[in-house]
Amino acid sequence: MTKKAFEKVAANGLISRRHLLGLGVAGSGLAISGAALGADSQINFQIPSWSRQPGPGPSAYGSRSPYAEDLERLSGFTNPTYPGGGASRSPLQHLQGTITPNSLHFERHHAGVPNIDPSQHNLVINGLVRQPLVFRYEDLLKYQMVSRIHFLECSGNSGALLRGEVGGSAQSLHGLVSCAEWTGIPLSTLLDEAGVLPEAKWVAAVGADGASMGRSVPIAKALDDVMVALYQNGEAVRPEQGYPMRLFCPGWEGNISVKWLTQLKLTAEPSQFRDETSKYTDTLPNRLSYQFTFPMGSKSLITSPSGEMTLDQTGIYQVTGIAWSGRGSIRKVEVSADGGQTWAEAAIQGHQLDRALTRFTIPWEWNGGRAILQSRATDSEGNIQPTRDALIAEKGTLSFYHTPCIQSWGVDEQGQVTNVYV
Ligand SMILES: Nc1nc2c(c(=O)[nH]1)N[C@H]1C(S)=C(S)[C@@H](COP(=O)(O)O)O[C@H]1N2
Ligand SMILES: [Mo]
Repeated sequence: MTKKAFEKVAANGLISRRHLLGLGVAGSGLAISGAALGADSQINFQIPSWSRQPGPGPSAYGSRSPYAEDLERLSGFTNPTYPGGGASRSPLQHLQGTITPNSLHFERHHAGVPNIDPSQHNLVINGLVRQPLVFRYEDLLKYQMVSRIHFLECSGNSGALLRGEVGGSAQSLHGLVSCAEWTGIPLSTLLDEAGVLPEAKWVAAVGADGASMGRSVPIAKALDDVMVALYQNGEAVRPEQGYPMRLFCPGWEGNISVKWLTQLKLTAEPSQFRDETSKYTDTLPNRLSYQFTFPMGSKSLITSPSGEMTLDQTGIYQVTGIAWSGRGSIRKVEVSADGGQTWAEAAIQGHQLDRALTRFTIPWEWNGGRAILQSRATDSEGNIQPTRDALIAEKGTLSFYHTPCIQSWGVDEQGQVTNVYV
């Protein structure tokens, strides 16, 4: 078969989807009819053992295939002086679509996961309200709920790139982002019931974990789209994600979505919690710091091919990845195979929801030479994902929160994919 000349859409092998489809039909048609003829006449078709007997019956709570058990969250080191503290990262390079399975949602805990009996747990609303209220878990289940698909990202995600760390995978460098359908009660419903006084400008949210983690949410956000989430992808929020309830602040840095939520106090000023003073503030090169940096940036990441993978043959690969923005939906994602000299627009696979992961894909022909794969997201507000150099020029390297810069994956002549800096 003569090699088809693909329509190039950018340098170093990025090709047009339409032309690839045309080839796919002809090529696989040949392959299938060839194999089928062979099977009929020569291959002694064996009935596999699992087809010869019934398997186990239905189960109370499903689990994954034992052949898929290598799919795991990646936990960092444990520190004896920080019991329960730490994070685990989603295996982004092995996931498809945009919804993170609950068992693989990333975790970030400041004092471990509390074991909360919902019948003993209350949510208090107090402070600058007409009528302080206490809700039991069963009370909250009686309210009308809303469901929204949103990403959640730790503001420390991808900080390794700013630090210039060597090596790493999509998971180890960027795995502190996940996406789920969150179902819960709009916070405005509960605040309206308590009656917010005009002087209330902030909502102090506190968790029931050993860290008593607290964050201050501006009243405008609290009344806009924040929810008290009770369900995650249809089932009760997992203990790791805040069972029995968490605050969920769409698009904003993960730590403001307080887990194991137990108190909402209306205040005139931010509460200056430990978690919003000693941490989670961005210091600029002139050593002034932003008091708060709430929305997550416009960002994308190629998840395949990605760091620590090896391409085992030349030819066509589907470059795929995820894009998201804390300020809106994803308008477009561009991909480069030559380190950002030339770009082509990727196709969006599935939905382009507001502040949710969006999956992109573009075919790429690896010719066996060197390549540098990059992706660049533009959101619905026109925010374009910056290069690492541009981000460092803007915010320096005194703090490592909010680092949505472009990831470069280098491919060498052996097909090895590594994290590189260009
Ligand atoms: N009560 C409480 N809420 C918390 C935390 C915590 O340690 N305690 N961690 C925060 C941080 S830093 C992040 S990034 C998100 C992580 O949410 P997840 O573990 O569900 O992914 O929860 C936030 N809410
Ligand atoms: Mo975080």
